[in-house]
Amino acid sequence: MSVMQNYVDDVLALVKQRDPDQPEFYNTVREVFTSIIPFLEKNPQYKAEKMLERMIEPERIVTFRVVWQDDKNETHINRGYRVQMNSAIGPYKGGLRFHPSVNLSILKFLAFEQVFKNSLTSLPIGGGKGGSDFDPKGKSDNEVMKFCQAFMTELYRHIGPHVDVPAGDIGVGGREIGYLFGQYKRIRDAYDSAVLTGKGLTYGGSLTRTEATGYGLLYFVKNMLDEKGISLQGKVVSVSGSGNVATYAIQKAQEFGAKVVTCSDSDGYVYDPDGIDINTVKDIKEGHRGRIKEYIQTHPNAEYHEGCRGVWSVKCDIALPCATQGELDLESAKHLVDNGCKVVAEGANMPSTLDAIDYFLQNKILFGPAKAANAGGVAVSALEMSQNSERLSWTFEEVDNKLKDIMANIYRNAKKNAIDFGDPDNLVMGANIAGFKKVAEAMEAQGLV
Ligand code: NDP
Ligand code: 2IT
Repeated sequence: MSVMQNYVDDVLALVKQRDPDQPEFYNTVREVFTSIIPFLEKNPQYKAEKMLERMIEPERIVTFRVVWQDDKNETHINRGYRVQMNSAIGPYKGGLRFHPSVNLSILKFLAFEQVFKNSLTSLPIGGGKGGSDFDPKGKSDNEVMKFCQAFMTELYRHIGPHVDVPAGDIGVGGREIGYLFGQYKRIRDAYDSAVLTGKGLTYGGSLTRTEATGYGLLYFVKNMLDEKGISLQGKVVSVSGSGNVATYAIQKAQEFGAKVVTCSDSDGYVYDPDGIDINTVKDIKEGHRGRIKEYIQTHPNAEYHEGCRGVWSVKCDIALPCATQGELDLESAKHLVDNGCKVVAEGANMPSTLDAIDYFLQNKILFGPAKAANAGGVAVSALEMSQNSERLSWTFEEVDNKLKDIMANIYRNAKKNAIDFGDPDNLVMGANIAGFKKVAEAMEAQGLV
């Protein structure tokens, strides 16, 4: 076994020993560090400098109590978090997730991914993630507002335009960002626009931010396909999820001439042989926060199936997991490959399990890993920060064109590193090396940090 393989194994053992109850965090560290071994072999100084040991330790974690009252005046206590993972290349940047499953393992995995994703965007943003085990499902607007105000009443002291800039993620969209921003402004008594991104257009938000992750995913897929001389026109695409990322991935895939036949939520999935009607999905999800099974009420040719994993048994050319981590396991990967799927690109963060990723790579599936393929959202968040700094707003086309350039650049950078390190179609390795390089160089230059 090589010296660097040993080094990575030692660091992984350290992660397990320190935090044995953090499987999601362990898995993402394993994915990133095992894939960059060829790079470490050419850069042995990083072992001497203990760069990997530094990177697995968040610069700071805050956890706090969030107390709020529902519409019946019953008191609830939730747990709030912010993981400030790495500020080597800019202020901490990353979303807030409100979902009952939120815990430190999930937030550390998301923050760790975010560090390298943000590095790939080429924009000056460090990595962080936060959120709460609060469940927004079934809550009134007033209850969500009360919760957001209580959450920000503690979070405000840990964030700021030059310190840490949160945004949305699962369960946090435009409505929540609005309430969070209102409370921050009230407490600080200052209009720090760039303290949050994903804001509404009337108070400092950027055009294209809502669409950015889904659109960016399709721009990334287009770059992957262009290089192989394949067109999206007429391709059958399977999408999971029906939230922010899924909605705009479906929309852009359709604009590129593909036929999207599925979408889902945590209860089940819809298969529409005629192609998903995106306006219906928007009416259900953005319109009244309903469940995706309502889709078949207006589309008699479509089928609804309970259970979200079944979505990967549908025959498709391209699969785009856009719901959540771990939603695509080895069994699902085998279904996809058996059914002739040739391309998988991740809109969600770590949707494919490690054995599913290995299976895709072994079977020569064109695989776009999350930190590259879904970086469009955070990239436009960074563009929102730029617009806030210059107190100007750019047009939709201007931001969309920058997003296209950024996604093309991420693809080229990942591809170049995959080629340079001897495995040309392995964008997992390419993206991880490209992302790691910049963070490691910045940390090295800053001394013992
Ligand atoms: P939303 O809250 O808008 O939508 C989440 C979607 O995923 C919903 O359809 C939801 O269904 C489904 N989902 C959530 N949890 C589960 C689960 N445990 N099992 C099955 N389905 C589930 O979130 P986003 O669209 O913003 O986020 C989706 C993914 O994309 C996440 O992994 C997020 O980290 C990632 N991402 C988001 C970015 C952004 O800019 N928003 C940027 C980059 C990545 P239900 O309604 O039933 O919960
Ligand atoms: O996972 C992600 O990249 C996001 N949720 C977006 C983060 C951001 O700061 O826009």
